[in-house]
Amino acid sequence: MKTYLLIFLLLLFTIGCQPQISPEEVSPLPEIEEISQYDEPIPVDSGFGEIEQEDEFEINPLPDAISVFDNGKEYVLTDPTLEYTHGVLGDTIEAKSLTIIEGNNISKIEFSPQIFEGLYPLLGDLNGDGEKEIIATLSGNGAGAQLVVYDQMGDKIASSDTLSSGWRHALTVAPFGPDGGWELVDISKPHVSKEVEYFQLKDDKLVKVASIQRYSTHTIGSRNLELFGVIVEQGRYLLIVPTPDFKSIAAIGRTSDGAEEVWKKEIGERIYNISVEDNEIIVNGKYVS
Ligand SMILES: [Ca+2]
Ligand SMILES: [Ca+2]
Repeated sequence: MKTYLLIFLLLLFTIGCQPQISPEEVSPLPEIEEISQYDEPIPVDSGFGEIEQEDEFEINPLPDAISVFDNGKEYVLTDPTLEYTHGVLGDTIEAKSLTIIEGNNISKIEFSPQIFEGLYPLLGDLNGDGEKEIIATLSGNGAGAQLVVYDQMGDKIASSDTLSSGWRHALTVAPFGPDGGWELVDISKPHVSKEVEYFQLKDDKLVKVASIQRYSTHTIGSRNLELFGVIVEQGRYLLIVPTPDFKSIAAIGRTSDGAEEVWKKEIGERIYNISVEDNEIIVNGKYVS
């Protein structure tokens, strides 16, 4: 009984100690539905989610998996393994498969002998047929990261070159191309070479069509994959990413045969979050003018 009384008093004290913050003092963050469709993870019909019925479905999710919802389906990384010990995303536990849940139906894409080095898959219509492809970052089997595209049936339809070692942070799919074509953009080795890469789907290959250095969206050991955005300026899709010191943001745009830095802006504090709402850039919860 004494314990209950102690907990009750402690609770009262804790509530009494909560700082009183008026709503005006807090920078408004956008609702998840309002965030640009090119933000991560994309696209999200109904926000971030947890697997609520994992026992019923008997799936085995990655401990830190982030589900992606789209078009009535939930995509979640599954079957944790310790077989690839790169560990740049906070642990050495990575996923051997991706499980797709649609109503009562479950399907699975197996990645063996590679593993998925990330927290969630990207979705995007790379071939323009109206159906989104599933984009995976696969590593292991004696090599670094490779970007692999699957269709909704789980069949592999294309893949990129493979790094001899190191990670790729797959960012998003948007009409970056100089002719408005849809392209996948990543940052190759965000801790080392810091190279923004643009890929187009050509037959069974993800072909690198442009690249530019040096920008970074990730620090080693972090699970924060939210350090980028996409805006449209004068009809041109621009990727917003931090400079390697994480103190400025830069807008990267495609040119007819490459990529260029269109502008750069100092933020004045270390950048830990970038998002876009109504084509406005928000860094660390504050609008960037
Ligand atoms: Ca992991
Ligand atoms: Ca497609």
